Amino acid sequence: MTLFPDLVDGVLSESIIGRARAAGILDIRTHNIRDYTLDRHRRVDDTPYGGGMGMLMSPQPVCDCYDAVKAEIGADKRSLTVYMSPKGKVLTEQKARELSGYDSIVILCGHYEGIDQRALDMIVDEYVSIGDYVLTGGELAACVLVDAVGRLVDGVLASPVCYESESLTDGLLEYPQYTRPPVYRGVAVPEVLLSGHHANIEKWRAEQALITTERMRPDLLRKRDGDDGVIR
Ligand code: 6GU
Repeated sequence: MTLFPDLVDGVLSESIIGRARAAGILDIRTHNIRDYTLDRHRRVDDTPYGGGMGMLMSPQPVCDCYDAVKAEIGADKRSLTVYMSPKGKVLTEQKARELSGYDSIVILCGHYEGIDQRALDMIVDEYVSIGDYVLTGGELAACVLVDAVGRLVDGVLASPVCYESESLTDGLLEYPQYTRPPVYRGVAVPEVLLSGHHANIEKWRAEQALITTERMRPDLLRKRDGDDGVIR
């Protein structure tokens, strides 16, 4: 649900998510909140009571759009309504995994200075942020959410192995990877990767994941599930 459906559709029509949509694996629909306004000038915003800067999105078009979306989803689906907002909990891989378990997710994008609180209280289950900075609207954040959650849906990636070994799945960053040629501008690929010795390669990758995480994001090591402070 957005005032800028073309922005969202453009981003989510490319690459892996775009392909999954074309293949019918992901059903992603945009709904223009403006289509639901009862205002004769098609307005969707108004000045805030009590004064202050900017404009607020009015409750009527938001709630009527929501009713139409819910009718489309049907009552039998396990569905969650998320409002993209810097007030929300910051999106993590764990949160993305949790959201990927729903049958459908309704994402509400605000613009201008936000949305009338009554509409939010009536329809939103959860607020989600994508980081501690402010965007001009929720659309780009919604695209980030759909990308992060969509790729976890069965059939979107080539193989489940794609997310078993990658960054953050086990709370660690990914080990470095190399392709041909074996020497590029005088720099050789680590010897062990050319050895064909799979046990040694696995051991090297596990070590490199730890080293990379310690060097780039030491905070992630302290946050791992069941962390006892020992680096292994
Ligand atoms: Cl979800 N929305 C907006 N407007 N700004 C943000 C955000 C969301 N997450 C981080 N900044």
